Amino acid sequence: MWAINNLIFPNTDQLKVERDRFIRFLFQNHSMMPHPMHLHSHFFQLANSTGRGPWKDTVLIDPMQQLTVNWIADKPGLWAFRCHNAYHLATGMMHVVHVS
Ligand SMILES: [Cu+2]
Repeated sequence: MWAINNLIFPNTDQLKVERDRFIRFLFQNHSMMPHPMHLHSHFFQLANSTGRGPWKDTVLIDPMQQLTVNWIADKPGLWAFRCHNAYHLATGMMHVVHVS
């Protein structure tokens, strides 16, 4: 089983955010597997020392790596936020982001 914030989908709560809010996700990969984390329908900017990090909808988080992304919740709806490794998704590595 694979978890985000120690929760395994579908036994998760929706991550509720208001439309047009600035959102920051801090990723901490505590496993020995890389995880390509993907947010549907939005792009996030990698936080780096330049302030001009690349915009992506998927970011690879290597084992024991930590990184931060910033994004604007500008599309209302229910969006999958998940690991792009299908076999991780199939065993629970997903949350639903609810942009109201
Ligand atoms: Cu994964």
